[in-house]
Amino acid sequence: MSDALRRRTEAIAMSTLVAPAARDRLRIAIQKSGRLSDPSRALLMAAGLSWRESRDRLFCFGETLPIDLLLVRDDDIPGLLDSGVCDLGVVGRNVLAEKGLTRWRELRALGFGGCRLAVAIPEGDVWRDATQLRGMRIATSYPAVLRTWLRDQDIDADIVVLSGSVEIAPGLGQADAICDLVSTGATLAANQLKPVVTVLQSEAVLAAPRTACTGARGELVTTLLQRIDGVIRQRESRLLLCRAKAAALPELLRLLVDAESPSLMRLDGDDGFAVQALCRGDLGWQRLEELKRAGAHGLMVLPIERMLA
Ligand code: PRT
Ligand code: ZN
Repeated sequence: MSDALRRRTEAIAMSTLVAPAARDRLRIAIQKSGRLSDPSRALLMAAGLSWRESRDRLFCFGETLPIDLLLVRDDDIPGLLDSGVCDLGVVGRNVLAEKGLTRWRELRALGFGGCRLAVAIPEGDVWRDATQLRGMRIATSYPAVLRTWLRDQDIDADIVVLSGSVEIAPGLGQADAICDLVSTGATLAANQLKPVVTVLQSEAVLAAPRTACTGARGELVTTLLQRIDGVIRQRESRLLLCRAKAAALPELLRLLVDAESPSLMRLDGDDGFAVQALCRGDLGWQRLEELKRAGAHGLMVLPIERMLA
């Protein structure tokens, strides 16, 4: 944690006039500005939280629930959990992994910020398997994760630690390969590199210290997790409505494998059924056409506003 951040977080901790353990408000660290900041806020807002933001945009005071936000650099989040300044953090699994994954609990994978930490080599090089990394110089900002992975693969290689712009290291002759985060792969391609093996799959996670919160904060964590689960399910779910003759139902139900126990309601006056199914998977045009071919008609896909299990 930087000195400036330490001073500011200590000021925040002091301003509540209570020791971290005695706080009854929950505090969540999220990224202040970067890839995870908007989706983190959007998730918490969808979970019904709202805030008043401090002038320095470092602290957000929770209004609908006693849950406050601390807006920081993502690399500082593990330390804020360790020190007890924050109870929860939204951070990439890659950041936790680099600082020692087992020190925190991953309460939920949040479904955004998806990427992978991958080894990449020059486009022109032939890739057989990981053993060819033996003796190579591999540039990375993730030395701890890479070291563990290399050890597990029984590979001895030189790790060149860089804090940024890792992808230019082979071009500059600093390294033979790199190990960096990849999402679309465009950055690697622009530097004539190709990903060859994944070291870690990552996404944003809700992390907590090993010791769980108790009392009022423990209850807030339970409430928040329940709401986050609802938001995640709601985001990936759609309600499918349609009608079908009785004879078409077996095939339709077979096609609706991702639906949670579809409801069938007999329609008055014919042998038709109304079908209602909460689906997790894709419900695009192709799938609707497939269902129509199987005998469904009057197909409708509706978004879900809110879910609570
Ligand atoms: O200022 P602060 O320290 O908070 O932010 P930061 O610059 O360290 O992090 P930021 O905002 O770039 O990323 C935050 C988190 O987003 C990361 O820790 C990952 O968990 C996640 N994430 C998801 C990514 C990417 N995708 C990603 N593509 N983080 C970085 N990248 C970089 C990657 O390092 C490479 O340079 O984007 C480039 C590759 O992208 P593609 O699409 O060209 O493959
Ligand atoms: Zn960072």
